[in-house]
Amino acid sequence: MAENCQVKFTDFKSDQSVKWCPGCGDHAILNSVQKAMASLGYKKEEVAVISGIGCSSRFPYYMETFGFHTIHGRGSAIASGVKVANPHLKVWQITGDGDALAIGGNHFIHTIRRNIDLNVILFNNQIYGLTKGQYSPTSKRGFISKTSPFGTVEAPFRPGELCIGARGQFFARCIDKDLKHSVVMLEEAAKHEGTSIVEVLQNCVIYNDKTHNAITDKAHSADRTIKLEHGKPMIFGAESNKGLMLDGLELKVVTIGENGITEDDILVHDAHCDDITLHLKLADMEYPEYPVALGVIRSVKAPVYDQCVAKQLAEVQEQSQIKSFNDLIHSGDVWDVE
Ligand SMILES: Cc1ncc(C[n+]2csc(CCOP(=O)(O)OP(=O)(O)O)c2C)c(N)n1
Ligand code: SF4
Ligand SMILES: [Mg+2]
Repeated sequence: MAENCQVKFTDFKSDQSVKWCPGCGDHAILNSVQKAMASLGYKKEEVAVISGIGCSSRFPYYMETFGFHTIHGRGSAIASGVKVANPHLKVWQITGDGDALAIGGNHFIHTIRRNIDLNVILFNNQIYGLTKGQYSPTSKRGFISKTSPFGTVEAPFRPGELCIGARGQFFARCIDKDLKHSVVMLEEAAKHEGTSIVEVLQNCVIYNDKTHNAITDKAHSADRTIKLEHGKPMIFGAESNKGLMLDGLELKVVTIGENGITEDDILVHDAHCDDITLHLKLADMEYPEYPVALGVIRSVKAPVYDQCVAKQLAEVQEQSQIKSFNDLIHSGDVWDVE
């Protein structure tokens, strides 16, 4: 991660005072994004940061780039328009679990299906933060909140499953406070052509504090998460002695050195595999049965919507008799307006 010497991460800091609560995970994500953009050598004038509504969606104010704080659940629509109208812009969409998966759910899945070249950061704090603590589509079953005083009775979305189910070609997951890993994930997302979804497990210190703690807590995270890397064996654990194998159609956690299992028996991660079967299983792993998968779970090349539109436009223009506006309107033309 060599930071481009011409660009500093502070170049991406705006003059606005940051209004998130002290201790909110959003601060760390802001730092990671600014660091990733500097490391990628971005020029601030070639970046547009587009959001919906939510605490997370205040993000564009804090970025010294182009930006648009739009309306709830509609960040995808605006970001898609921006990218298609100006494919040279690097378009980053900021969204929360409510913004993306509740009111914006339809837009979210169709953006992914179209594979528009957007980098989407999904801040998953499993709560509506801005509106003071209502349960969201990712809140755990049984979660008690102002809108579920006796606990929710519904199954939460798993964003990775939803993304891959919507024919998503890039999905990665990271933890807000792990800046080093988050920066790498954001860089990977930026390099991927097409819609890239990065789910960040984010802590809302006010309305859902410690919701991810079982896996993000330093004392346990090595045993309860696995950092997947393309081409590397799926090994994890504080002693690096646990791994994942296939048992029939299911993933199984095994201990290397027990029951004759060696490192050679452990699955090797192939993020570029077109088949979604294993990616879905990895994205769906939940603690305590499994370690939660971090890293790039899926990264597959596929036709990119905005590139296809640009190509189609050029082809249609090439074949058309009408080459410019002047071919449509000639001096002396008389137009009937009824
Ligand atoms: C059309 C519309 N409906 C509802 C709202 C109220 N509202 C604003 S933000 C929000 C949820 C935000 O939750 P999330 O996207 O998870 O963001 P967070 O605040 O947690 O970062 C809601 C319901 C709104 N602003 N507009
Ligand atoms: S309410 Fe939660 S998500 Fe919103 S700024 Fe405060 S800590 Fe962050
Ligand atoms: Mg939220």
